Amino acid sequence: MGQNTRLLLTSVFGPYGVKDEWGEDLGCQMELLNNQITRCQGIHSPRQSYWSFALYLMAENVSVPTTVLDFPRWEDFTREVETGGYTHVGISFIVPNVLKARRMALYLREKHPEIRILLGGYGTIIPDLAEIVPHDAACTGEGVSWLRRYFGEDECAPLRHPALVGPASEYLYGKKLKPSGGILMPGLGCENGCAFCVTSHKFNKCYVPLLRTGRDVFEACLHADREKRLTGFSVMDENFLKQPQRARELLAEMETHGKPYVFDLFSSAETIQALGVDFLVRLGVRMVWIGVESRFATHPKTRGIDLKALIRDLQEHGIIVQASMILFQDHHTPENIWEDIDWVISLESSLTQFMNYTPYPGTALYRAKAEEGRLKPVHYRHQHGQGELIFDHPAFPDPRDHVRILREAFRRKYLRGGPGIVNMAHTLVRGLIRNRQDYESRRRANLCWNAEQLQYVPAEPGQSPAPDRFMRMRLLMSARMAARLRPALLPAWVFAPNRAARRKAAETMRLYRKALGRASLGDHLKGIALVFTGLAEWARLGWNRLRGRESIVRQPPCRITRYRWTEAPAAATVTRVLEDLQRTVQSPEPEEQQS
Ligand code: B12
Ligand code: SF4
Repeated sequence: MGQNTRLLLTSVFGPYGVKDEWGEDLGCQMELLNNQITRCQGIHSPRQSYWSFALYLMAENVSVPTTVLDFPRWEDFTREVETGGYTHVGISFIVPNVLKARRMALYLREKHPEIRILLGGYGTIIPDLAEIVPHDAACTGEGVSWLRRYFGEDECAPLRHPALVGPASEYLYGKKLKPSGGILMPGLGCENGCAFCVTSHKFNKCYVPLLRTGRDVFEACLHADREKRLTGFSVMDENFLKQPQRARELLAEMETHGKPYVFDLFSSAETIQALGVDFLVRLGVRMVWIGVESRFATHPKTRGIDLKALIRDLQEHGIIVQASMILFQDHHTPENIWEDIDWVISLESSLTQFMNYTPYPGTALYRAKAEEGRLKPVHYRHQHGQGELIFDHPAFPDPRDHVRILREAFRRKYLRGGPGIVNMAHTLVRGLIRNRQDYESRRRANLCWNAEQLQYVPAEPGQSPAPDRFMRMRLLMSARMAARLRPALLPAWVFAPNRAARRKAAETMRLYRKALGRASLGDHLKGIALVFTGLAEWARLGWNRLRGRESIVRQPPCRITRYRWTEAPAAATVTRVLEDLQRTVQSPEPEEQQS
């Protein structure tokens, strides 16, 4: 590539979760919890949006001067294009954001026909993409090697994993918090190939590792720890434990270096079952996302597994389970769909996601539905899994039911299981108590960890095992993690939706006293402050509901990060020159927008 090559990597423009010419409202917020998990939980729903991780990974791993433009408003995007002197613009987008990508590409073609447009992300599975979004090249797979190839660089050069804070913004009971929590991207795709799964089919039912060994993962953690003091990580890997050797090595590295990092991850039931709960606790899994999908065990990954027992076991050991279920599968009828929803609720996972069955292009499900002639002409912009079904379901012909049943499922989970925030705190503190007891009983029984067998085994006859220092550090870390949620219990109790939820909040407070002693003055004050901010949030929410809206939509801040720039762009939003390779500019306040 020429000397003047400059790459802009951008997410699609905001606002997000607001219905307009280019985007959708509900189901398309730039949030996980409020959008898909603690939806319908009102002020109890923690609010978090997340940076567009892939952009930073790619920017870190190419050699050309690159800018990452994350969450631009339209003006941010056009200003950056006008002032940055770019030769290439890469747009990352998912299927429902295709019209946003289109608007950006049309602008580039009109104003800067010389700029090469590169597309990437899940939106590239759209079969007729070229007709909708003009572009010069599209990456349908892994982006780092693709970009390196595109720019004539060494595809096999070692991967540098960025030190990334995951959330772009965070609110709890209306109070703005400082985002913490790191991000790891160990790999893409999943070998299991469940028929509906777009993340598996996009990578041809293969796993594409980015961090190949446990040592690579550990070093990515260490780097983030040193750079940004991050010790807890959300792991962007569809089935992290499906590579058990890597997970074992990661644990061994943490033990050797005395670093009890903590992980939130996705994994399928059969892989969790095979590794066992003791291993997960030792590894530091704080939250695991399991696709339970349906009581009728329609997918091989859950067949023959007692999911209720598995989830109970995990949660008793302090691992928060986020169980996800798919609504409107082929076997669902208006009667049994509620049995299925009730079954998922009866699993008593701390968190539950409901999502509508969606045959995305490229999946086996899509092919099957196409062959049966059952795909409906629903525009891609509506294909976000929380709206109208995109295939004909004979038992649910009315699109209003697709939205209504999904919403009622969330509401039922909330009213029966209580707020997710209390469930999470309850699981963490109950597990802390249990894990401490287990630690003590193992010590008394002379048991030690066997990394081969992944279980605690008796020490050699006549020998007493060395103290399990790593587990002691892990328990201290777990106590710290649990303590963070303690102040939220007071507003959870005050604003509880019913008696059962209030009892659960009170019971959780009691467990905290048992595990961590009486709450400090600081925690009391924080709890009281959250009651006041919660009250303001409650009023805001009420006002929105009066105006017919389900929730408050918050916008993440726009952020510009430059890599390998040797000069400041002409009149860009940036005002200071880079000290080293990278600089971050962030707008001071995330805007709040109601929809
Ligand atoms: C984090 C995440 C989010 C975050 C978004 C953060 C953000 N800033 O965009 C939150 C929680 C807010 C979110 C929300 C939603 N999400 Co989401 N999300 C994910 C998740 C779990 C991880 C994405 C990730 O970072 N992966 C790790 C990176 C490294 O991988 P990657 O993004 O695929 O990027 C690689 C390649 O694709 C490629 N690439 C990507 N972009 C580009 C660009 C260029 C130029 C190039 C060359 C290459 C390239 O290179 C990268 C490195 O190899 C994925 C599932 C998954 N495992 O990917 C779902 C996923 C992307 N989300 C999805 C959906 C549907 C949604 C929602 C609509 C909610 C919903 N109903 O589920 C909303 C939409 C929000 C919005 N307004 O856009 C779908 C997309 C389906 C589709 N076919 O488009 C996915 C695949 C989940 C699923 N299985 O259905 N999501
Ligand atoms: S186990 Fe999960 S990630 Fe893997 S194919 Fe099935 S649904 Fe997709």
